[in-house]
Amino acid sequence: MKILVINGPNLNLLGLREKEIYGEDSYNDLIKMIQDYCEQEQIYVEFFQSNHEGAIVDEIQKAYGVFDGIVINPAAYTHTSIAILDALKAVKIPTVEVHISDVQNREEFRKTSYVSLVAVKTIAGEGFAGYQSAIRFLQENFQKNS
Ligand code: CA2
Repeated sequence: MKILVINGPNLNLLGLREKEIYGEDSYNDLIKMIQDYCEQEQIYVEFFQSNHEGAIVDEIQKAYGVFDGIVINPAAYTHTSIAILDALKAVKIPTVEVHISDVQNREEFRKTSYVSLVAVKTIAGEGFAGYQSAIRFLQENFQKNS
């Protein structure tokens, strides 16, 4: 199974500030945690992080016919990007949306997610562990359908 993990704007700065919301660990720690899990489960995984909406759209388009699942934390684009929603709809790859923080219990504007309109599941408030839960979900889904 092949999974693409996409992280949106500013997530490359994890661990630098707002530690009370996003924790102490860095983006590299996050990648390492996911890599270790995927190695153990024999899942092929690739990572992409960008601060640019169009670059994220390009990466989703390139995933068509290549990946069996997408895990995406679109960060602030969650709440604004119809372009990312449309790209995910177009490629029809099962997608799980992840948020490190509990977006439903923060500012009002974080309660809206365009990506959740296409996501097969949304996981929020589990910290970094949410990415692992997302991969597990895609894995179970993939096994059921193959
Ligand atoms: O909880 C999440 O994972 C978010 O997707 C993170 C986004 C935020 O805009 C969403 O509403 C919820 C923000 C990412 C900012 O990441 C940083 C964290 C710590 C230090 C610097 C950046």
